[in-house]
Amino acid sequence: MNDETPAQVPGDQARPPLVPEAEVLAEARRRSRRSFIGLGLAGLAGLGGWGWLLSRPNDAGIPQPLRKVLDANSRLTSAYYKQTRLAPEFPRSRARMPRKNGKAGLKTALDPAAWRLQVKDFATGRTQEFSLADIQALPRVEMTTELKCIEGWSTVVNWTGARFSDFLARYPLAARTGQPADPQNPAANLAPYVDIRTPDEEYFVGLDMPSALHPQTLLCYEMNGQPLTDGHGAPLRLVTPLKYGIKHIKRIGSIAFADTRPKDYWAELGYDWDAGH
Ligand SMILES: Nc1nc2c(c(=O)[nH]1)N[C@H]1C(S)=C(S)[C@@H](COP(=O)(O)O)O[C@H]1N2
Ligand SMILES: [Mo]
Repeated sequence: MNDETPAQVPGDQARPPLVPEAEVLAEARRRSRRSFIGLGLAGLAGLGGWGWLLSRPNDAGIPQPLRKVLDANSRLTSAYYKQTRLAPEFPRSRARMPRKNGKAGLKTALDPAAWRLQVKDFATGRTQEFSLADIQALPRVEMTTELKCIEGWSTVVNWTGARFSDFLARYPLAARTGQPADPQNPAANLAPYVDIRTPDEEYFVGLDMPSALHPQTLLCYEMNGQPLTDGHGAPLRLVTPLKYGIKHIKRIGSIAFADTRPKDYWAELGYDWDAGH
């Protein structure tokens, strides 16, 4: 996902065709520019903002459509921005191993072969299991971005994984109706929040859906070209480079969707729930 790095990586031939990175990123950049020019309603409609807007919980009842639009619009502004801004990318050669930081949820031994990702379908409440191979069968995405810890250090890391948005496009588990997401309007009809936990539930992260659908939010299984090690969150972790490290949950065990903001390990300890930077 960097101009200086080929999108194709060794060993990639047998995998499904890559999503054309250049196209996705060019579109995201166009959107970012537009968001600076001004949040026109036409722009929102084009992005699927209306569907998102209309799917948001309605606090004050329905009577005044205009007021509803204005309120929702102001809430959407920040979500829209998050979805379209991109974290800077770096040449692959800049990547280093970050320190192993944070062991919550990683203290017991994990058998990677027995591991399954448990995802609770928002519409039915049923849990569906995924193996690592299922995640690796999704389009493989590589990016070199900065991991920033709230404690003040940061490291450029090369990550490989599947976009969370590709996961939800393939498995529409966040949809209220259970229907596949409309590609023209991906956020319509989706749960507004995602709740991700380690298998033992000691560590847990909440994300808003626009952040989860951001093109750089990955379900990550490789770090600097190697499978994740235990300390860095094997077999699967989250990477979302517009946010601090606290949101990059290691050793994902379960994912669920919610109408209200899920609890978050560091937010409970007083940090900002969004943890963007
Ligand atoms: N399960 C789990 N994930 C976690 C943490 C943790 O304590 N437990 N710490 C977070 C913090 S604060 C940071 S900075 C990053 C660090 O990732 P790294 O150990 O791969 O460098 O992991 C995040 N993910
Ligand atoms: Mo951190």
